[in-house]
Amino acid sequence: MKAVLPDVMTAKLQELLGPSGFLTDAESLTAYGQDWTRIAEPAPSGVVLPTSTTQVQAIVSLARSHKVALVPSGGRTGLSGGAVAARGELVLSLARMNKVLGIDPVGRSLTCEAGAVTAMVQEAARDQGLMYPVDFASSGSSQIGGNIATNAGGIQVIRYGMTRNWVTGLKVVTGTGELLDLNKGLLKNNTGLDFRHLMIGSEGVLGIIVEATLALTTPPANPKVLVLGVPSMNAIMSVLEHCQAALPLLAFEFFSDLALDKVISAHGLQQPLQGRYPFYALVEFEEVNPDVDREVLALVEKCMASGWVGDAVLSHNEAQRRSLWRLREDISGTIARWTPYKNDIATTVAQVPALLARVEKLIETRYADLEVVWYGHIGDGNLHLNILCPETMSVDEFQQHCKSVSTELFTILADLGGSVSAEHGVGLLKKEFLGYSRSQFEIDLMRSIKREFDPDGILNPGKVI
Ligand code: 2HG
Ligand code: ZN
Repeated sequence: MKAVLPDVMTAKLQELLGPSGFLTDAESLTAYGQDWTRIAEPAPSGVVLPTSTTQVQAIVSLARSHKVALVPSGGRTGLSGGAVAARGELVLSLARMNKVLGIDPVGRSLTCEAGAVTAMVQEAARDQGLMYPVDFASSGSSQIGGNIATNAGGIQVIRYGMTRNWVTGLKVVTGTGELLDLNKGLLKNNTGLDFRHLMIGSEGVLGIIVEATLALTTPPANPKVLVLGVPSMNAIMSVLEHCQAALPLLAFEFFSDLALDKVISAHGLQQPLQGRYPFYALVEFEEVNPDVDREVLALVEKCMASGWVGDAVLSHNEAQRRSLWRLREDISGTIARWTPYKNDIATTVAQVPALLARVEKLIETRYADLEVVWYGHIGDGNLHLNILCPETMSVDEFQQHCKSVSTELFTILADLGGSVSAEHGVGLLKKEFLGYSRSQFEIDLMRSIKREFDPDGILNPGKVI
């Protein structure tokens, strides 16, 4: 692959896209060359911003004939380096293909271009009394194409599942420039292998998503948030079991006291409870009828009597619900200034206690002097383990140390059949650890599938596999 664009290709791109569709200034190269990981120096050779599928196909054909690597790029909010261009690649940003193309209120679906921002899609659905339920803190800048390419999860997976569950149609340009029109918005279509599901979560190595049709649903009735102070992570699992049985859950999240402390000091927020607890569970549920409030009360009393919960607060209006959510949603952005080493791990929910027992021991011995911030979607079996870089350590030295601990952590995960990347994808960051979650046979199979869709290896080379 070439790290510098050949002159003839530059001239053709200029002709195809005009000055606003082909950028090579230093500021754009830096901005479009990186995602939220900040793990590699951005160094793309250029940025192309097509406005149509035909232009995407033309760019792919040019890249193919000139052996130029392409990095498909969405909102660049990823946390695994999947959209990083650090080796002279050409960034293909979908930012100008951002329209909602139509909503079908009867079929309850929405069709949009890949660059449509998640929040805009959510709003378009809301305008029709419907909901696109995949949601996360970065919804204001992440794009639907990127969400699909990484099979993004988020805060309500326990109720609605991951992005995969909501994609009913996909248009994708492969590495040969072919346009695939996959599943066409159908709810029922058993006609052989479903390539749509290969594309979802493929992180740009098989094709460039240009358009999607998404299923929509009914918004929940009166969502409420309960924050509980909890003495241990194992107690959170007992609370989860009882919440699952008693409440129509929308979310079941957790965070540690250190995570809460960082958010509260950074944003000048109020402590949610009178006392401090090692962990907090944030439970969101739907108040489907007035009985739910009584059930919540009974549940909290039971949890307190059993010693699983020390104190609790319930939102009584939308403003309170939102401010309780901030305590959880603001964690990732708040701790970014400590260049954390991130682990986004998962096991089955049933295996979480076994995982915790082993990981807590590992942390005590291997991260004894470091700040460890725990949070995540514990109701999905998905934990975010962030280690903060101390001021006394260089980022490089810190990363090396954490990597060596990761191999021990991933051995535990492999033992439990867990995942080294629950929802953030593999990208560059988890590539060397893929073997802890996937067999060599599976990785080889992924490589041969890539060759079918991208025979010249121009799509996001060096990522995932
Ligand atoms: C979240 O759940 C995001 O807040 C980000 O997935 C997690 O920064 C992280 O580790
Ligand atoms: Zn998360």
